[in-house]
Amino acid sequence: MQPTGGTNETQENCDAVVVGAGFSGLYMLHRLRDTLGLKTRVFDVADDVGGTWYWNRYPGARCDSESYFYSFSDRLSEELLQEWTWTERFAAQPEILSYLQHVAERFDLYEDIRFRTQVVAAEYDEAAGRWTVRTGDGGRVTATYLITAVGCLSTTNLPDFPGRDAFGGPWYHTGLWPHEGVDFTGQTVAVIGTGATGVQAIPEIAKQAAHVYVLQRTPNYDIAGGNRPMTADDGRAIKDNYREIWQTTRETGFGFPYRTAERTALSVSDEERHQIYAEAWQRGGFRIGTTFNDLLMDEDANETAAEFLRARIREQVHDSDVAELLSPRDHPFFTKRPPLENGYYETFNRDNVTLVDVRRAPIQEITATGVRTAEAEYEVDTIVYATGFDAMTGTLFKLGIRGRQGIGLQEKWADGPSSYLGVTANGFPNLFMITGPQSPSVLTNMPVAIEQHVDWITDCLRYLRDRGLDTIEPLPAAEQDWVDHHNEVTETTLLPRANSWWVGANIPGKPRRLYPYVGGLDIYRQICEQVANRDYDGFALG
Ligand code: N01
Repeated sequence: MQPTGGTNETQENCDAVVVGAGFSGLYMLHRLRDTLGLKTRVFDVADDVGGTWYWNRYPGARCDSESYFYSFSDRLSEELLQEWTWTERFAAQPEILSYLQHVAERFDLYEDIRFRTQVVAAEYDEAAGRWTVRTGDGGRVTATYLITAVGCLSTTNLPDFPGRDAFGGPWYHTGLWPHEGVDFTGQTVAVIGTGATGVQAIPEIAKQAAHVYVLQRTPNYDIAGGNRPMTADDGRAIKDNYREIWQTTRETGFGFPYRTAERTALSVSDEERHQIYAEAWQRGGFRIGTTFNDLLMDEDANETAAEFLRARIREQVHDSDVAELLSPRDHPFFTKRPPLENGYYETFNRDNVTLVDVRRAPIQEITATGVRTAEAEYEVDTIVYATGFDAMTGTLFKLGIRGRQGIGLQEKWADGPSSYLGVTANGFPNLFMITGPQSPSVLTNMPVAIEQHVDWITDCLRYLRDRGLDTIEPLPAAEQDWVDHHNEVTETTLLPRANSWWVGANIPGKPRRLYPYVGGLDIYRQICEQVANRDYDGFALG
């Protein structure tokens, strides 16, 4: 079945509209249609499935969670787990996209997805008790349920540098990368941004380009990725253990199949701590974040991990001044999302790579021929913006969601999100936001958080149907309790200390709040289950 879309559908009545056809939209469609038998329409602005993995095609794009657990679990299909074989420990973007296309084919999902279609408005009709969803091509669909599956990082952030549009050469944002790729051979390139994306792209661009200027504002604690091909033995061991692997992902705070150690960093000797960090470092990936249970809470504990990571930078980068510039000093470890690096630090030992400190000398303007900072002008052929996203709320606001009395979600959240469980909001009956703000989402291995939300929503809709109920909407008091709990948990951690996109600091004017819930996916799952078991405690049902 080929992707369909682009045609103007003037009127359609559905049970549910889902916005987005990435991991969450695909699984939600499957559950609504195949588990509950609901007539469901999915919209996506892309021309195929994939979400994040459709758009982020920049060189080096790969997942920072290991491939065997960055996928659908046995909740979707045990057979699929046995059939699908990942070729690398950390899958690259094309492989994840192929996987999602395969899922869409295998479960006949394409037929209910309308591609190349932008949702421009979604309004709740109180009299009819239905959502009316309008699309950019003039289409109009009504539905009982509106479910957003728009991902957390799907609206790109392009900083408003003076002169940006005057640049004479090509420029790209990593999150909107051309499908045909970009040939940097012989070019002088400026890459702005050294987050998880820049850290992946820069080594690959440096292999091709004549020269790369890396414009860094804040250095990160980049963790060794340790990517390698998967062997047949790896594949067998994983496939034999999937049941246990998924079970563990559901019992851990981050949704990983490994647990955070039950010990504090300062409870062991310096030698033992070093040994523990070194072992986690050798194994690669985010394991180092789970070596002690107080790294996110205790500044002194955190500093031990931070210094271990700075020492790894000094080991890898030959020029000590460059190593120091790459070493974070202004925020604790893991208070910004640590990138995984595969050759990033070594890239700075190349003659064709220059690290530019745009914290000390900020970018003042983009000129016709390059980038001018407070200190110098860099003439370049191409600019790559690895400048991130208006995360978590950016895309939700673009949907034009209006609830009771025509009040917009953006209006309601003018001072920051206010939700119940990060998945529903008072004033917006029958609206569900998969991995919405104030849910664990980006602080977890996303597919596990997505499945938890989709399964919870599915159970909720089944509950309503079995009891002949039409609407569900959180009560204001329950919402306030959730916001208070979210804020209290946030304050027990070091996360508010950093200017990260997790707190909205990357977008001028965005309310400074912690957007994801940091209480842990395991605890969150229990809370959601309790709410359901108590007949959807905190919700008005009608
Ligand atoms: O975006 P970012 P990203 N002047 O916001 C800089 C996920 N991800 O696309 O730190 C100068 O992290 C900014 O500087 P600073 C992952 O969750 C997942 O890299 O604000 N610089 C920063 O260096 C990740 O966290 C995978 O001082 C400016 C960079 O641009 C999230 O996506 C792979 C600037 C932006 O970093 C976002 O990562 C890749 C300015 N005006 C990414 N504005 C997976 O593995 C911004 N910057 C699944």
